[in-house]
Amino acid sequence: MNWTLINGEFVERSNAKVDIEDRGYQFGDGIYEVIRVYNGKMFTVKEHLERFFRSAESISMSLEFTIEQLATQLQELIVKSNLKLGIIYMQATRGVAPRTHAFPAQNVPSTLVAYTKELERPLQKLENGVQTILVEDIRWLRCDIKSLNLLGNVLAKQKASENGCYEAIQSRGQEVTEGSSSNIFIIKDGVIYTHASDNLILKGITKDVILNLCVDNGIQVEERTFTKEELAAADEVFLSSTTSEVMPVIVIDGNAVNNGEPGLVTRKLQALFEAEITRQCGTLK
Ligand code: DCS
Repeated sequence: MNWTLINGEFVERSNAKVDIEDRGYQFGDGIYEVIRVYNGKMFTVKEHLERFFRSAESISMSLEFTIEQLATQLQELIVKSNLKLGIIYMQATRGVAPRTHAFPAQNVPSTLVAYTKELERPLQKLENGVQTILVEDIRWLRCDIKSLNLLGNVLAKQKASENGCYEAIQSRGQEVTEGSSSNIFIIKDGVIYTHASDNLILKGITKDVILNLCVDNGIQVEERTFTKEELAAADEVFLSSTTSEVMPVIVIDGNAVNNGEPGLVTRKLQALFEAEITRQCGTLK
């Protein structure tokens, strides 16, 4: 059975319906998370749920449940769906109300939807690396909120896709921000650089795991803005996300990075990241 969690109830996928006046549908007025599941266990679940609640708070949206209640329901969803390797997608919107931009006058309950999807690890790409293009970052100034409003990200990813690329690396003028659905890192002379987690990027959970791994393993890392020029001159480049893990970037705008091969520091981080997955979720098969 294909189960969906809607507002605390488990329903079969074909019976999972939301109202056409849901504010998520009409305004993108809501937030979301994608959580990785390895061996039937959620990876960095606490961090994802905390970010989910933080995103809700940032848009003054109240949720009718606690982190603990939600975690329990998501675990139940994994068991019901018999999910071993995949993701949970979940979103909450400001509920159903007659369409008007301002928040509903009456307090309406939020709409929570969560479901699972089987998803392999991108092993081939993790081994060989991926191609990317550069695009202008046209998004709003609260990219720290994991909002359902993803038009800027959608248009960027579409450009990448049309150019046969895996990801679009965005920049505001000269300053590189992040990918359309990932964080971006460069390595120069053994030091890793990545954009600080301010309002211009999403504070990636994978990014934070990587930062901690660097600190714990004596790898120099600095959270600071870098330019398109520095990106082009980098020794190694990689991107990170829940589904992409530590993904080597081997081409940017048609130009090879590190002669088109994943670099040694990236490889080291991939190994450390896998060890962290194993520590939290058990041995990877
Ligand atoms: N930046 C953006 C804009 C993202 O959408 C994501 C994740 C990230 C960074 C990386 O964050 P995590 O490390 O927490 O995943 N995007 C999710 C998505 O939409 N699909 O998969 C992950």
